[in-house]
Amino acid sequence: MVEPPATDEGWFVLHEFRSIDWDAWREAPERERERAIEEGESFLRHRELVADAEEGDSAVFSVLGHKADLLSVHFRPTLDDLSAIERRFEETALAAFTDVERSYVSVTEVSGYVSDEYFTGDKADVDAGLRNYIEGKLKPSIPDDEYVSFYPMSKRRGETDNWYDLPFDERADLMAEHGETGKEFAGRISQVIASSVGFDDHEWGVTLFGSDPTDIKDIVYEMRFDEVSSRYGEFGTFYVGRRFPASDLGAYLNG
Ligand code: 76R
Repeated sequence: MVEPPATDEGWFVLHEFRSIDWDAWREAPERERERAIEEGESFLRHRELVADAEEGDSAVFSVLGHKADLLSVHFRPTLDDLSAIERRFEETALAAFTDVERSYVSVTEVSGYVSDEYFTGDKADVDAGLRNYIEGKLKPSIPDDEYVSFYPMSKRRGETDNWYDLPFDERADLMAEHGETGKEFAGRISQVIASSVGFDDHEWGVTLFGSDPTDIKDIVYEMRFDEVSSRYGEFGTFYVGRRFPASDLGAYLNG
């Protein structure tokens, strides 16, 4: 029998893509716009504050291109927390000027490809460095980097190339090669890999953060040549955005 990898899960993740109804925005009376900015800003500021309370993290980005205008990313301990965030936003005066274009629900995941030791032994015996690394993957904080890229992906289940038919050791070797490519980008790109199996349309949501957008392009391109991506990777829609602080919301909307 083919063995699935052991996994550990951490925070749940919501990516929410919204577009702005620019015509309605321009036509709205000044005081309605002011109230929308005030409530929108306050919503974003309060969501970002949790980062200090170690209960998750949130950030907002402006999205380039036609697919959406705003992306908000939220990490929280439970799905209920994420659901409350969605409802809370709908109560703001800003919500009436926006439409949800796309959302993505997932949960951060570390799998047995990372470390046998972590999953097979007593977790208390695991090297502190490795434990910290894994904790960081499961409870990620959003870096201050300016650029974000998000895309969902799956592993192929084709007639000839089927990831889920491969024995564990072969998958682990392919993932190790993937990890080596990834390490070349240490310090330039940070990634959050979150499983969406059972939650959303693909198997993982990939979120990349970097201060140079070319690094984002380079890592995705280089990984295409790793067997695990060239043979087994299937990709959904790509989004790229720029982070902005809650206090810039007014400038963004009135820009
Ligand atoms: O965490 C580790 O260091 C162990 C190696 C590792 C695993 C197990 C690793 C390293 N990843 C793992 C799992 Mn990854 N990752 C992606 C993408 O566009 C593409 O082709 C792929 C999108 C990027 C850019 C990326 C970056 N990784 C996974 C999984 C789950 C697979 C499974 O369980 O079957 C997916 C879907 C995935 C996809 N990966 C790294 C990186 C980077 C930068 C690293 C090394 C950095 C680091 O050590 O933190």
